[in-house]
Amino acid sequence: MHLTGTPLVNSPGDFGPQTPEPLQRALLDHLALFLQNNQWSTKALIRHIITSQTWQRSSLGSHQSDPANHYYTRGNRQRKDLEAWRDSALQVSGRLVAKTGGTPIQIDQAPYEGRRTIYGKVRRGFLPSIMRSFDFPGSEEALMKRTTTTTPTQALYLMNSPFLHGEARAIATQAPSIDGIYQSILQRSPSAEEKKSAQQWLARARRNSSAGSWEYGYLAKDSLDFKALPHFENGQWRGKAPLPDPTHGWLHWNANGGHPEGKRHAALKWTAIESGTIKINGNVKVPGDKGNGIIARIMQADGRTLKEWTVEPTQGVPTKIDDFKIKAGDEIWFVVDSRDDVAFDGFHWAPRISDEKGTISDAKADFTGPGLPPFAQLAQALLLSNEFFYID
Ligand SMILES: [Ca+2]
Repeated sequence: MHLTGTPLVNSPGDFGPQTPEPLQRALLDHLALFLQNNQWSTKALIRHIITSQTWQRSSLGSHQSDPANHYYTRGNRQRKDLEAWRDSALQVSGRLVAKTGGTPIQIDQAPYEGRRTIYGKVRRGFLPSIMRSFDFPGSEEALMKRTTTTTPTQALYLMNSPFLHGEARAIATQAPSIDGIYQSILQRSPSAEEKKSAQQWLARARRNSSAGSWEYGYLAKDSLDFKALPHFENGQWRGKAPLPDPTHGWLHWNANGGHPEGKRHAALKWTAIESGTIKINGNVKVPGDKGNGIIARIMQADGRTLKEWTVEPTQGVPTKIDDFKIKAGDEIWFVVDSRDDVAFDGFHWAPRISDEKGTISDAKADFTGPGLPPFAQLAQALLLSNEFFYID
């Protein structure tokens, strides 16, 4: 069942007398005898099956004589399960660790160890999100056959997955060419057409300024033109040189907040992926006890101010907006104005955005450096392709 995608007996949890007789009883008997005669070695049985002509058939075979494929006249197209897919990604990036045994690992947390997925830690009732998204069963009860769902969450999860970004970067670093990336991931050269479209795409591709829904930048005073900060270093988006940068001054953003500049307001931009009704929460605080404090604003890209707070030194204010309707692609700006005096204007502000189902984005938890460079984006696209995800 795991090898071909369909079982020889349609009720793998019940081999009792009520079960309909298997269509291919002779095959089942042959495999059972093979297992007995080979010291009950499942490894030998698996080798026997996957070296057979039946198993090696393409899924593109004829559908006419055996529409439901009861007799395995063609391969069943099947998606790799989470374990096989994650292990394959580690194998092609060269990060797979062959070691067997040992303590379990957190597969959804940095540093994303390269051990096989079978060593992923499962706490009863607390499946890691990647396992939940990809149909990994809960550990409370036995399951005979997994379901395979295909949901938009899976694609979104993988597009933003730091694990997959790491694999894509590793592949692009080892083989920084279109041919090299195709060879590493799909074990083949690109067709002339694929190569041409990859070249055209790479010519347009730019490194994304950041990896998620947040962008870190500024608005020049009295302007509505959001500009991203150009440089990321030591957990900080800022100008090129160490603070104060000759052009951008003290202007920066980090995971907790940042600093405005006299002629430029610090601006954190959030872009909605889906339409809906959101709530904004958070707290803005000026920890210093000198200077004249700041003004914090939540704005829309058309310049409308939704709310505004003046924050004096040492003060903290909740920045809360309830039941605000947005459309996919809408931007919300979190803007900090120095009140014309930048001294001691370091601030803490890491807003959270949620809907009725829970947190959508959290500026502190989601804080990231630059997005993937173009070759790594190409590697990521191939790691997400059906050709990599499915066995044909
Ligand atoms: Ca100030």
